[in-house]
This record gives sequence, C-alpha cells and structure tokens, in this order.
Amino acid sequence: MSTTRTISTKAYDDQKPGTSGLRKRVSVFQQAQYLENFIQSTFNALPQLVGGKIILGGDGRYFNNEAVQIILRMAAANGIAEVILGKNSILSTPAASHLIRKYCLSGGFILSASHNPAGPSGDFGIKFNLENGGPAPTSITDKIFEISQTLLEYKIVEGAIDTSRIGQQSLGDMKVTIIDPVTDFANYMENLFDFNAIKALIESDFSFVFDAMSAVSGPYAEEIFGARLGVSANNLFNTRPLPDFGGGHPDPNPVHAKALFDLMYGSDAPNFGTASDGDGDRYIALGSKFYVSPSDCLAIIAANAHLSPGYKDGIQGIARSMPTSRAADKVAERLDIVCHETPTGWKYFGNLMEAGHITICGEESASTSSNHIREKDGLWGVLMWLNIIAVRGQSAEDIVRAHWLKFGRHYYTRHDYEEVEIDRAETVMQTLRGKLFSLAGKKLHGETIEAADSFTYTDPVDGTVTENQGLRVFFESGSRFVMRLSGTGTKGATLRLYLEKYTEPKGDHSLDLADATVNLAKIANTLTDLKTTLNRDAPSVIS
Ligand code: VG1
Ligand code: CO
Repeated sequence: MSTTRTISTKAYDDQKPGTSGLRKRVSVFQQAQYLENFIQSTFNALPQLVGGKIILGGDGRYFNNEAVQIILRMAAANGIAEVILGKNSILSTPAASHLIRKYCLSGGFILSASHNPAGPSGDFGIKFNLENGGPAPTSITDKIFEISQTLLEYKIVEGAIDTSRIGQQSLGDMKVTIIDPVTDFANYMENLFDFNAIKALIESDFSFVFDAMSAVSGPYAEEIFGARLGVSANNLFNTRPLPDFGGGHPDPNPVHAKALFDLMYGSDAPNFGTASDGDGDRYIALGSKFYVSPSDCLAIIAANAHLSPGYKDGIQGIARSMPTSRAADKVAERLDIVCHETPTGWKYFGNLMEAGHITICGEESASTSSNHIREKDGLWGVLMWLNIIAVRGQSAEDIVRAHWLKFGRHYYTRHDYEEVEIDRAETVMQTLRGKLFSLAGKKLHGETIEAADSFTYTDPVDGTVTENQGLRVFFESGSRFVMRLSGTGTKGATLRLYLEKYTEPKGDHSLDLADATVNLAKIANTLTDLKTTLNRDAPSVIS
C-alpha cells in the first residue's frame, strides 16, 4: 500500500477556468506543481467526491499521459474509491459524459483543449464534469479558482498504472478500472439511430467521408462508421489520434479543415462530408459543394429529430447559445415549444436538461447535441444527419433548401480576430458598450438599429444570473450582430463578431453569404473602429 504524502506548494493566481475548463499552454501546465494545484483545488472544492467513483480520460494530446498518472495518484491520495479510465488514457468528451451517466459516477476529469493545437508548444486543458455528466457550472469553477489562489499543499501517493491494459489495477486503496473507450458509446449510438437505414444508405451509391483530424474521434469513427455501418476505411481520414494532431489545428472550420472543404468543393465531391474537433464534441457537415452552417444544423436537427428512433416522440424544447443564429427559434415557434437562449458554453444547458425543459441544444461553433448526454457530441451530429438523409431520401443541400423555404434563411457568419492584444480587444468592447444605450434609431449602411444591450442570462431553473455575456445590436430588418471575447484562447485575446441576416421563407435565399452580411460587418466596424483598433485588415478566420 502506498502512503499518502502531503506536499507543500505555492499558489498560482491564473487558474481560472474559462468557457470550457482551464486551458493554457503546455509549458504553463508543465510548471512545477501547476497541474497538481488545480487538481487539489478541484478535490477541495468537491468534498463529496471522497469515497466516490470518477471518470478520467482525454483527447490523447501531448501531456495527456503524464497528466493522467498525476491525477490518478492524487485521486488515490484524496480518497477516491475508483477511477474508470479509458484505455491509453483516451476518452472523447461525449464518451466521458456518457460513461459518467451510464455508470452513475460522481463526475470526472476530461483532459482536452478541444480545438486548440497540441504538442510541446501547443495547448493543454482540463475540466471537471459533475455527476450529471455535464461541465461544472460557474459556481463550482469559481470555487475551484478561489481555492487555487491560496492553496498551500496537495496530496499524492507514489505508483503508476499501466494504462494500456484493460481490466482492474489498484493504486493505494483506490481501484483503477481500464475500459475500452469506444464500445459503450458505440452501443449507445446504435440505440438512438436507425443503423439499418444508415447502413442501407452507405451501401447505396451515396458517398460519405469523415475526417477525424488526427484527434480523438478516430477510433470511434472506425468502430461506428467503419465496423458497424460499413463505411470504407478509405473514406475515414486521419483516424489515428496523434499527440500533436499531426501538426494540425483540429477545429473543423473552413480554414483548419481545408482538406475536407477542398474535397467537398472539388470535382467528384462525395455526397456528404464531415469532420470533428480535438475532443470529438464538435462536427461540421457539408453536402456536395455545399456548406451547412452549424446554426442551421441545430435548426434542421430540431425540425427532423423525430425521424430517428431515439427521438421518435418528438422534442420537448430547444436551447441555443446567444450568438447562435435564431434559425432554431423559428423551428421552436412552429413546433410550439420553447427555445432558450443561454450564454456561450455547454455548461448552461445542463440545468435545462435536468429540469426536462429541452431535448436538443447547440452552438454556432459547430456543435449540436441532445439530452442523451450533457456535452456536445460530434459523432451524434453526424449520425443524426445520416439518419435524416436516409429517411428523407434527399441530399443535405435539398434538406437545407427545403428548410429555408419553410422557415426562412438566416444568413450567418462569424469573424474571429485571433491573438490580438488584450487591451485593444477590450477597447473595442468598451467602445461598443459605451454606446449601447444611444444606438436605437440610428441609421447606418442601409440598416436602422432597433435595440442594443449586453446579454444577461437568468437561469430559469436555479435563478443564477450571469452578466456580460456579449454585446448585441438588433436591427429593424431582423438582422443582428453580436460581439464578445473568447474564453478559450491561450494567447492574447480573440474577438468574435457574429453577423446574422434573416430572409423570409419567400425571400431570396441565393445570396452569397459574404455579400448578405457585408453591411453588418461595416456597421460593426463603423461603431467600434475595430479594424484600426485591432490593427487588422481582416479576420483571422471566417466561419
Ligand atoms: C468556444 C465556442 C463555444 C464553445 C467553446 C468550447 O468558446 O465559441 O461555442 O462552447 O469554445 O468548445 P469561446 O469562449 O472561445 O467563444 V470546445 O469544442 O472547447 O469544447
Ligand atoms: Co471540442
């Protein structure tokens, strides 16, 4: 039996989790006792974990394995009874959420910086999910941060676990159960979707491709799409998770998933192309020469979910993050259900699901999911699309165009100004914030401003109020733009500008996206002088 050692430490002052956990450069996590401090702060913040079972795993990025060994040793020292670990320390974010729920665990650590690049000079991240399988809410992450600022010591045992061996081992008094990370999740998906119908689609002349971007989804895709649905291995790209994601940036957007976009817009494009991100919770969908906006994905999935067996009785409600386009609201209106508007980040959906208010939720940043787990779920999104395509017998493009004809089209685009100086980004936000209340009635570039505000969310379940979640400017035409600062970056600041223009069902749905939203971008620039202030001619990424 190993003895628990209590080690003195010096508090760090920068361990405040952002939109989705603590994300920092690997070099920051490699500082002496940095990871240990955060883990101990988490255990101190959650005394209810003593004697409980937790999940552990990550997206396989650089530093994943070292972090897993440290967390295991600290879990044993902090009185955790059992850790369930994915083989080779691998677990996608959605699979981790599912396992917490399936095995009624007390929560768990998910190691990932999601779409951020990896490797020795890349990023690492860690977040704690609770017993419902969802990310800890701000009340808990604030508590972890508070504790971390005055932490004096942490507890650890000696020892190591062979993470490649499925089965049981022990560390001190703690059991470590290593499981196959894929099987439970794949079985669950098979319950939610009509695999026979999808298989028949795949066996027809329909061509489907998936790019795992050398990140965590690869093994899941091989099992689900390859082994169970018959997709040829040639159509599953980059399925081996690599510690540096092959030098890539596993964010499935037009810039970083360029290879997939090139294929889908090339001659002989497949019928349907998809990709997911570092930790497998995001996805994008493209038809042949046709990109489906993630906000439209949410709306279309909400409108068609009943076509999949897991949702055959319909959906109870929808939620979307505030910057996500209001396409989902139109579906909710039609279905006579509620569409909740939450701040950015998945942690705000949990309460709504626990209370039974919503079935489907999503964000503009390439994610949709449902109450089957408490995280976003990339492969779930892809399977949902395949199920819809199989049942409707239409191409992705035809499904989207039919949706616009029924609900109208929300032209939508996001401009990211990445790694800008923090002060400059703050100045842009301050400039707009300072004007908010004098904007109504102003006419600019052919639009009249109707209202403007700073988004505050009041959780309808527990009444928690969350302020300053982005600045919104609404136009009489029904258009809108939103500006906020990212909470996931690790260098400088990232300013996000979200542009949305609505066109009625009978309106013109054939405009070029950039043309449709150019005036909104001009207005945002006129109001804030953002390009000069940020010293940028153009956004770093347009998605
Ligand atoms: C971004 C996205 C947000 C998403 C978050 C985590 O946050 O905009 O929609 O929930 O990343 O996604 P921000 O604060 O940078 O805008 V991921 O795939 O990390 O888990
Ligand atoms: Co992610």
